[in-house]
Amino acid sequence: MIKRNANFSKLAGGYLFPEVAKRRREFQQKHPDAKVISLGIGNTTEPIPPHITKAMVDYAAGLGTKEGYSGYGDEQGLTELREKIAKVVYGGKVNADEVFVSDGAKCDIARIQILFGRKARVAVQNPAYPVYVDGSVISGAAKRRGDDGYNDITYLPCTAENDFFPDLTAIKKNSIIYFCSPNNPTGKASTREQLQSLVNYAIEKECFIIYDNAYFAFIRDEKLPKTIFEIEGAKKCAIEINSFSKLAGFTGVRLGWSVIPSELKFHCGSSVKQDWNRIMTTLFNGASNIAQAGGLACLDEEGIKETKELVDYYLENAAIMKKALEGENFASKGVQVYFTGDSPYLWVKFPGKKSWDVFDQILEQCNVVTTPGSGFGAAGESFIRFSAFGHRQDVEEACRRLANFKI
Ligand code: PL4
Repeated sequence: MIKRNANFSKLAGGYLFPEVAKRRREFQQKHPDAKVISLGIGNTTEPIPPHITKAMVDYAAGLGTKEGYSGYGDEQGLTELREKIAKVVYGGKVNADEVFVSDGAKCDIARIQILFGRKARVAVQNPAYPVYVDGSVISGAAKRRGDDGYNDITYLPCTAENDFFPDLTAIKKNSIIYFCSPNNPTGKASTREQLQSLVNYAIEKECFIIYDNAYFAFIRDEKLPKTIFEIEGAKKCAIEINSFSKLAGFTGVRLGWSVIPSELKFHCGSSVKQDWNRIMTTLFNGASNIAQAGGLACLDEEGIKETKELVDYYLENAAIMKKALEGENFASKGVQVYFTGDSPYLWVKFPGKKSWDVFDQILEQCNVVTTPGSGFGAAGESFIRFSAFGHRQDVEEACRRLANFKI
């Protein structure tokens, strides 16, 4: 018999989002008439804007013609799209050959682990998007100490007390640092000074930063950097992972990219980009050509206007939710809302409560699904993450119900 990959037994329970979905299903079975509203999983709800949709429709129609048909493309993505991402998103700070188009950020986060092998030392923000930890554990980084030489994961608490930016000195030399900004789940977008200190530390301690920038389009404060490559020295130590999912509602279309700078080198001096190219050409067969046509449209003048309006819609939802969550029934119980206006998530602390208990209470009383903060790590205990992805009328209805929530 084939032996089970022992790493699976090191995972702590099930993956967060299916558990949230399961509890919602169970609740709905018990209360079939309840009109449940989801402010839980960060899933886009609004239609893809017309100019971008048209580009994909036209491309798809072309596939049915002799002239418009295309089969496999380059595994690294369309040259035109790589060039456009380098120019429009990065203002020329990165080169087209450093951009690798993919089927989404989550898929790149999973593949990136292959670059470093199973004994890589890992550091993550706590709380964090669960894929960094679970993906690391599946690929061999142990969660428990003393596991026959595998390296442990260093958890970096990000709390209100430290402005949701970790104490970097806890990070060991030669670590792979997963860093997300604007952050899921805390919503915190790191400042230029904070990111400069992260880059300086990574260079000094010979670490690599895996910078998850999936929510860059939500940054509205012009002082905040929109990419790690605005930070001096970043090309020597950082990889950026990015996505069209939240930029343009491509959560179902599936399109993302990663930037692997040419300057980034392993200890032996060999090129990280060269190995990433090997991974992408060997284990990936290129993003959908229809999705890439949509990606190109997102980055032209009309597309940029449309995506900004789309993101603004969700940010307006977030502002409506903030007002409701700062209502008297919450404030009188010491509930604290963390939201700076640069992300689709509100990070809300219910002092003295367990996250899953509050999740269940909100579901029972308001029929609103949220995400329990503890699912993102121990430092998320007592928090609830509210997602601003939703139709306006659902968000407003959820807020009306939350106004009567009894803690
Ligand atoms: C639910 C920090 C959402 N089933 O769509 P992708 O793959 O380009 O991007 C995924 C992604 C990457 N990086 C960060 C993210 O927050 C996400 C999406 N996260 C959430 O609610 O936290 C969707 C989660 C999905 C999942 O497991 O990713």
